[in-house]
Amino acid sequence: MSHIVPETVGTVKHAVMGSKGSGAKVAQLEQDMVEPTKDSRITADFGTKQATTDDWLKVNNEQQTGPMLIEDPFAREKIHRFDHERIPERVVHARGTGAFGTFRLHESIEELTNAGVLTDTSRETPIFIRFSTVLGSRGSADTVRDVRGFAVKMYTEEGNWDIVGNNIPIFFIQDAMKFPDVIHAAKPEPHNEVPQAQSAHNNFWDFMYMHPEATHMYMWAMSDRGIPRSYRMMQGFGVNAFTLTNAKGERHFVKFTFTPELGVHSLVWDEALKLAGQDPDFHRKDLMEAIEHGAYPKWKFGIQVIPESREHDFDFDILDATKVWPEDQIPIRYIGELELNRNVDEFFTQTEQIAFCTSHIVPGIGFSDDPLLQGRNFSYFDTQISRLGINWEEIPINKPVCPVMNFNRDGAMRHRISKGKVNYWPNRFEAQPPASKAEGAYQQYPQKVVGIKERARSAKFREHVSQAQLFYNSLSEVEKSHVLAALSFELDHCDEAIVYERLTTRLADIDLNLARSVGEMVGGPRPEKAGRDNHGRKAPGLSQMDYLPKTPTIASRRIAILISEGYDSVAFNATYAAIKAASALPFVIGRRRSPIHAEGEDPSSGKAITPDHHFEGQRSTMFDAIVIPGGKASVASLSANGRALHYVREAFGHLKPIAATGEAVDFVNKALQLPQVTTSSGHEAHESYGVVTLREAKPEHLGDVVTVAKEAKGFLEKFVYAVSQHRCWQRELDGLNMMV
Ligand code: HDD
Repeated sequence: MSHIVPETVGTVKHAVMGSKGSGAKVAQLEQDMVEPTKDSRITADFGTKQATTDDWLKVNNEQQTGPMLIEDPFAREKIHRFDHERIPERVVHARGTGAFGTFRLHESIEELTNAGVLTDTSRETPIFIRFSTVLGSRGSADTVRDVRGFAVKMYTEEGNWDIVGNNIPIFFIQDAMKFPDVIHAAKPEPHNEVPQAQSAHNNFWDFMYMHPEATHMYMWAMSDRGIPRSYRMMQGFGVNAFTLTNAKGERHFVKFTFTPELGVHSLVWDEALKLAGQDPDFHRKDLMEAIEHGAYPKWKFGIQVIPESREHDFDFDILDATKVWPEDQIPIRYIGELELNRNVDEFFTQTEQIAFCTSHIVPGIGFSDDPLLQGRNFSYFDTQISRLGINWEEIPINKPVCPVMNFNRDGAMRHRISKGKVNYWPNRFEAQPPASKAEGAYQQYPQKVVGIKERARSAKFREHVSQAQLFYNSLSEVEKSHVLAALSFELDHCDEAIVYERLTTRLADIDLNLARSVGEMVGGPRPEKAGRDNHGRKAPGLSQMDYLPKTPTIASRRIAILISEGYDSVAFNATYAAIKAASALPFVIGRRRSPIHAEGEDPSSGKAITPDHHFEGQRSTMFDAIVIPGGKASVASLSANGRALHYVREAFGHLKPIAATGEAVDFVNKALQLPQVTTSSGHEAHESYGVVTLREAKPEHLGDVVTVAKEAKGFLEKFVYAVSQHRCWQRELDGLNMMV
């Protein structure tokens, strides 16, 4: 019988961790960490070292076929532990990923609040953000059409403050009591548990029709916001109205917003669909990859503030979570910045076990009477009990960094050991009294409340169309066409006529043309007249186009460089260096992941490049742009390869910038069949469509990517600029995006 001694197995050892962004929280987490090393040895949970992890104790006979013994504590423990590894996944937002980081306050708002985290600009507050989809199970794909969760935990010196937000500033429903209904309707249907992580089905759209309050939200969900390019390129919104109270006891209503430094960008639908199969972990990997490469994602932290005295000054109710606070009426004031700078050490104990509660607030921050928020405050604590157990706040990732002292006791899996003879207050030892105001106790705002106890909604809560029109009016033409395409896709998946017919009719309340076009696409009615006149108003901040970074950047963008045997090394090296210099990530893609030589390179020189991936392994969908350097043999080989041709056509169809030099220009021309343009310097180009070409790939022609401006002349500058614009929308407007 063989006995295998494992080489790297574990006794307790404190892991060494990077200090960046770690702060007090990571220092605290380190105390609970173990790391397997060559010197550590496998033990049972009760500490005894084990001789094997492979062979169950058995009665051995001559043929070595005897029965196994239930006596074996090591085998039983191993199987028991495995049998109980799963905990319930989150009832919504089950699929997600997260990272650690830092919140820095640039500007104190002490005139609004006495919260330390919003007044002390010298602090670096440790944070954890978990991003998620809403509908899918834990193992579902990242790029499905859905709302994205954006949950921020700030480990402040005064306690944990959670902002449990989304990437869309509003919600489907107004009253928390409807939450189980909207989620039941959106999740897989009960009779067959289909579809997974999709809103494209009868029940979802039936609910949307039956609840006019959801109208504004489904317009957002059907827009490009529903298919973000990256968690790093989406906004976050606290959605609900909270309150801020200052030292004088004055109160303001507030909404919290996070705006990404990289701009707000989306995938295109065909790409999102393909990625769901080609790389279901696309968003998860994207976040980890960026942090690993030091391209730390950042968001500006903003507040919208309304004094109590102005609560009723608007044509919408400011406590209605299905309404935005339009930025032209209530501007965003940016006061700080969030940065993610550290990946998790272990997914389960950190990303899976982190638990958020809207009710987690710190002194200076309070709730409003928003009926959605009030219900959420009950729900989150409750759900953690079934997911993690009553002592879930003692789990390392959830522990505040400040002292936690109270007389809550016992319960399953209690960790903390509370010493002393008493477990109640007041007590004869005067042990552990409540805090005074001066000691930082949470001060309840003395809100006057008068009213009739009844179930009711105000008139403003019953108006559901005005802001849906505002949103739709504010979109660019391209974004509007995406809403039409998304609705057409979704309603096409509804096979009960009553569902798509009624919904199509409802769209006429927002925009008659939209309703008629959707009706035509899905076989629904084509309404003759608008259900409501469109007020024609627009507001800033609703279109994603409003968020292109003022200084163009391609930092952390994934760029594929396609080569084959005999590629042009001058063009390759210049492009590769330029991509790196602009903090983007170049990936070499070849026909095979085996060494490739440049044109004229001696195969015995040992200089060959081994591609990062081959065409089949990483498709064009996984990159933001592609580059094809020239080289006679290389281009001939690419031209003869169907996958390479498809790569170029697909990237073009997904509106991605394409750069080609030398012989590759003809290859791209052939693949795309675009009209030729001759520039003053004699080089052919298709720059109007984000295709940047250069016949002569001599170093002096390649330009120097130091600054990137719209008028940039150099080949590389033009390419970098095209990538910084995310996608070439003009192709779509001109109907050239069909070659996917
Ligand atoms: Fe919720 C999770 C965001 C309304 C009940 N919600 C959850 C998460 C996010 C949101 C980001 C995932 C947190 C994580 O990563 O662990 N939810 C929202 C937003 C809402 C909203 C922005 C509207 C403003 N939610 C909402 C209502 C209820 C819930 C009205 C119940 C009445 N949400 C839950 C929950 C979850 C949850 C069932 C599941 C897992 C969890 O809480 O921790 O309690």
